[in-house]
Amino acid sequence: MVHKTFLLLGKKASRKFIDKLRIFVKAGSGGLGLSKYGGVGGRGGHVFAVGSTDASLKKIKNENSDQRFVAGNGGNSSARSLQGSPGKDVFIECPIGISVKTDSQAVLGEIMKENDKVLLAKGGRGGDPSNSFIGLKGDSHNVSLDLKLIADIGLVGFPNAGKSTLLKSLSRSSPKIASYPFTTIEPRVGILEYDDHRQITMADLPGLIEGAHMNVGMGHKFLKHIERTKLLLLIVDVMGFRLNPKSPLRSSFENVLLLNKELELYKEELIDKPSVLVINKVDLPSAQLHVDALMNKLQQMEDELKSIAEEFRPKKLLQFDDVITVSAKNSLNTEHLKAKLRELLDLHSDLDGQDSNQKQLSLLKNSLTEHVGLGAV
Ligand SMILES: Nc1nc2c(ncn2[C@@H]2O[C@H](COP(=O)(O)OP(=O)(O)OP(=O)(O)O)[C@@H](O)[C@H]2O)c(=O)[nH]1
Ligand SMILES: [Mg+2]
Repeated sequence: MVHKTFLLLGKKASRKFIDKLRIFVKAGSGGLGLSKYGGVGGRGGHVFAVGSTDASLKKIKNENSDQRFVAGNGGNSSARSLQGSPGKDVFIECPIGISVKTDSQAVLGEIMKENDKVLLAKGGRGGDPSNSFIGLKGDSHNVSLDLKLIADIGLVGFPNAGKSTLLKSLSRSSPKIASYPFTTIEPRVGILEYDDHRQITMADLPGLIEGAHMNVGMGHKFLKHIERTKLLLLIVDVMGFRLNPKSPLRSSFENVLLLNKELELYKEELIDKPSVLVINKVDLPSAQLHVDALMNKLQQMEDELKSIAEEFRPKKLLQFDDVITVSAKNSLNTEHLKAKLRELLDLHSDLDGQDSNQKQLSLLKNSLTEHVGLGAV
């Protein structure tokens, strides 16, 4: 235990993941005009955020110790050059997935792909007849760069459920895996590659625990990264989960409900996302008994909910598109899961244009009710 704490602290100090950064931006002032000849001053330089796949908030922070970004002033108009030259613009390279907010929480814009641009501070207008030839000041204010990962699939599960092991098995990513909770302390995106070169991205997130929506454990700092995923992959350890020897054992069924509840309490819309339930570690002895018990409970959800304690009961239930058993460690049934994930992402993107009734119908037609017990593994 001591060893683990040490590890976590050591890791934190050496490479802390940053997903929010507040910076000061100042645009340039407009140059002076020349009233005698009607000359116009150059506009002040603007400050932009621009999307780059090489950028990170940590890099921005490390390379700009004072976190101030100041654009150039516009040139004055002169008899030789009546039109003053524009001030130099500043471009801040930002990671994809940034949304830019002012201190009053107004959203200035979002960066969703490479080269997307958001104007952070507008340069002042050059001196001209409208301002008595005196250039105007540029904008200056603080803005926050708030990173939310963009991935097709988000892995959601309690610590130790096997999220990182699953990502490793499905992709070429090599996340850290260990038998203690909170091994993953920063989000990371892995790529699932298919034979026809199709790529699907999957975000591995730190484990959720009860109260995550209130910032317990790693809390909602990481829940926000699920918001932009198209599909949620909930993963549970078939044997259930116990945070520490003093905590109660939560069965895999309770895990499913608690994860559902944490998502709902954080943001209700998350429950409407397409989702898949993965029951992991079916290689363990007596796993089949537990799988059967869980499947039974899921199939009789209405009755189960009536008898379960209030603390486990979500208001709205996730509608799983599929329930799949795997052993992430032994790569058992993981190829089937990989194919299914692609199929579901495609199905849902086709359905996006339809209204919710049509969507429900089409999903029903695609009937994903096959019972995938160990027999199918
Ligand atoms: N028997 C068995 N063990 C597994 C399986 N998948 C993962 N494990 C083990 O479970 C432990 C936790 O695995 P991780 O992949 O680190 O779990 P995680 O969900 O990423 O955990 P956090 O990052 O702490 O949230 C490790 O000891 C894994 O080797 C599995 O399919 N079968
Ligand atoms: Mg992990």
